[in-house]
Amino acid sequence: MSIQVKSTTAFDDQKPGTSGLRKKVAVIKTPNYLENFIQAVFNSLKAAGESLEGNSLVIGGDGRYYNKTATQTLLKMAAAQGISKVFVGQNGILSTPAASAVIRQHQTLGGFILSASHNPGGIDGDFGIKFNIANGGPAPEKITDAIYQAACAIETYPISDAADIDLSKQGSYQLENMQVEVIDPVQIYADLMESVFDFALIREFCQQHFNILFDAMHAVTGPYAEEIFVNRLGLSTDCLLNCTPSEDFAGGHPDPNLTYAKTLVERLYAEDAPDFGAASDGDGDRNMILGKGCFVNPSDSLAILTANATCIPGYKNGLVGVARSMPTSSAVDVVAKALNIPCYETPTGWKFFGNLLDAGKVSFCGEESFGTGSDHVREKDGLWAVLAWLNILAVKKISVAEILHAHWQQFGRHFYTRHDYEGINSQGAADLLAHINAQLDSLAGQVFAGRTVSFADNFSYTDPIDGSLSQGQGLRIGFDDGARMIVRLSGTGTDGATLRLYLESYSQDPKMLTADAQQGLSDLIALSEQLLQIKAFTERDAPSVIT
Ligand code: G16
Repeated sequence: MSIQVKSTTAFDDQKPGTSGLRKKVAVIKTPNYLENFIQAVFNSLKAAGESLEGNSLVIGGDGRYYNKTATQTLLKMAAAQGISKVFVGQNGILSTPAASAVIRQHQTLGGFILSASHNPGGIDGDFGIKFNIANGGPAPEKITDAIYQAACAIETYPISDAADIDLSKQGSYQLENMQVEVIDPVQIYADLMESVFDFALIREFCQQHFNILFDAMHAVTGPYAEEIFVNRLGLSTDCLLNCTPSEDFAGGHPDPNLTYAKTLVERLYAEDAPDFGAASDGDGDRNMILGKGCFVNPSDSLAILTANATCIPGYKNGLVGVARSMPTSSAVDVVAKALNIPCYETPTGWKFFGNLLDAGKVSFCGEESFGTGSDHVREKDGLWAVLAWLNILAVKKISVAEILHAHWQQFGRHFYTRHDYEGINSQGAADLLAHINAQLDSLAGQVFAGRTVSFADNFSYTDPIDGSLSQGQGLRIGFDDGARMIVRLSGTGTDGATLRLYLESYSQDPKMLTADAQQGLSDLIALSEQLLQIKAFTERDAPSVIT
């Protein structure tokens, strides 16, 4: 039976960030907080003319603390709305790209993904929830704005008072009038990967000459990696690190970067390093690629995958176009130009790629924040990126360092770095942005250390498919030699504010091709401090993470 519950909490902070709602677990556990957000999604769907009755949904999460409780709440609220069928991953688990694949395969109304992505988990960590639409991708801004408006207006919500469903076994169950299909979280996804990549070739390459190491960071991709690398590619379990998922990621920070994937990085820089290393994040949509003693920055990764896409069976006819988020380096632009395909620049957030992918304008997309993906789903996809690299290396029979250097030799090198100032005072961050904003109009034409500012603005984007306008997407200062300096606030942090500074410069100087990125950007780093005064405003001597 459905009962009506009065929603009593203040909900004015339920504005979804870059990727849905992310909060400390303690906030999510506030009475009615999660329910209010879920109901806001349902109400905004109904307001948009969708019928919930008789429709189906997908539910899955990254297995972090509170995943199980939130899944049961979602099921009971979906039943109370008259949803006829829900596909839910066994034990409430689905990686984000797998959830996208399931939404697409079963053509559901959409799905709820329970994850705070790369943010730490556990009782004192973060939890998150987002709604993905029928194309399998994150809800676009007009929908997240509507969810927020709905969240502010809710007074009551209906919920079933039925008992919890046992999600530990696959099968079909009944909750009120709703069918709950508990599905294998891994098989659909592994089958999809096998349809895109040449598994036989990768198997032969890795078994014969190429040692790989994949770090699941105690997060959701562990079982997916076991199925793909061990069961389907026949590799030894020695190639897997931290593949047992844990509710708090074994106390770690499941963010695949040089700081948080420390064990993997140390292994790849050791004397007896494997040939290839990769990691994925909490919910399996991010990736980091490493070679023996080398790191591939995510912007270069997108460019290299684009340049070599036809090595992969799923893209053997070439790409229709590519897209990157604004702060991502222009490395892929140069490749797209050479391939004579369009390259789109969108704001940060995978949701901005959705329309381009649906309209068949782009095949590959990527972001500097360790996100790479293609039109096979509507989310970025960590294991897809790892397999794409392995497929290309298996065709070319070369090492990561060799392909990287050959790429830079052919296309020039985009030195790139991101400096993160995490957990800073929110007011200090707002003051800093106001300080930079105030200078923007006067910067164009000024010369700094031999570089002339060619533009300075706050990035705005008009979606080429539906014409929607997104403003205030990051402060940019561009120079006449192609160098760029970008500042924006993270939309995924939960502690104070996180400021990101992105720096990029282009070089075709053969002597610089193998230089360290921080060294290659040292003049721009110095100029950024002079122009932006980040250290003064944040009261920090140095960034907390340098990528
Ligand atoms: C999310 C989005 C990404 C976006 C990233 C930006 O990543 O899905 O598309 O690039 O946020 O993060 P920030 O706003 O902190 O720079 P994820 O992996 O957290 O879902």
